[in-house]
Amino acid sequence: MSKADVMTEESLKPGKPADKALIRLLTTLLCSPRLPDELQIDAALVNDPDFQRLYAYILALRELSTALRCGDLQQFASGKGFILANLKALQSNLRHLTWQTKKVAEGDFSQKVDFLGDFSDAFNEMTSRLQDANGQLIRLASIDGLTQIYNRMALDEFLGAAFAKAKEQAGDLSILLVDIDHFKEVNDTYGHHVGDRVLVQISQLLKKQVRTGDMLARYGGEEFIAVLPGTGIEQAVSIGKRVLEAVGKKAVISVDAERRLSVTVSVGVSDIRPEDTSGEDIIKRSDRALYEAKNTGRNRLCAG
Ligand code: GH3
Ligand code: MG
Ligand code: MG
Repeated sequence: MSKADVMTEESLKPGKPADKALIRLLTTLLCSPRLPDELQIDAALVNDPDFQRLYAYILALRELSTALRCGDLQQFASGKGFILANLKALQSNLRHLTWQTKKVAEGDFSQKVDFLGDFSDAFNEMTSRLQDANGQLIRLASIDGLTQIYNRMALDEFLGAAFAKAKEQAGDLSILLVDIDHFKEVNDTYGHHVGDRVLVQISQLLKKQVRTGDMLARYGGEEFIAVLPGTGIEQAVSIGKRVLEAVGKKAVISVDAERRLSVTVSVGVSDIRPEDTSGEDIIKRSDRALYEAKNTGRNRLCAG
């Protein structure tokens, strides 16, 4: 059975033979890039409801395929039928792809495409690379370059969330402020590069004292903060004492073959109070307690 037979069998009334003129007309409708202003259609066909349906169907195909080719995804096409349904499915998939691309532009790199063969692979590789690169950027933006612990920006974010949660659940929240004693002297005596090594070592020691769920950050030059969610003042004081002990035992740095240097830290501790309006209030009290620890001899902990 030829293609022409199929066309006439489905489109025309049974028993009505397709003639050359009809085949030419259908070929023009389906294949010509532009339709003549006035189509020559046999008068009997013009009034034939089956022909009218076929004619409208082919025009809908022409319009939808032209719109797709031009990137217009809003073209409405009524009717069903195999080819039209395929084009409509493609149109709907491309609309979804547009939505997905907007999501990617907004930073949602979890988007995946599965209907466009090689394009899907390329798109999915792009989003997964963006996801990796974004993860790395977030890490870089929140980690202190020297000590590899969290920086001030990450601290603000973490403390904001921890404070809100503690307020909401009437839970505990404590803060340790840790400052290296006479650090300026270390720099002045041994040089900045040794000072940097001290900062790295102290942050590693502190890291071992905080628990999963706590957060350790470099607050400023030689100051560190540990945010301890769900921790009351007594427990925070005992963690602070452990910090003093660990630093006292282990903060020894070899300057060179002959010289060794040991450092101490002072610690200020405070916990959340009902009148606090932000984590900054706890930091301020910890800072006052730290000031007291400095003024009363250093290498000690004070609570405020
Ligand atoms: P105190 O016991 O009262 O805390 O005295 P301190 O000397 O530790 O405190 P001070 O604030 O006088 O000095 C802090 C020094 O820390 C001064 C600054 O140059 C140094 N510092 C800040 N950031 C860095 C850094 O990244 N590397 C090094 N090596 N030094 C730093
Ligand atoms: Mg300081
Ligand atoms: Mg200091």
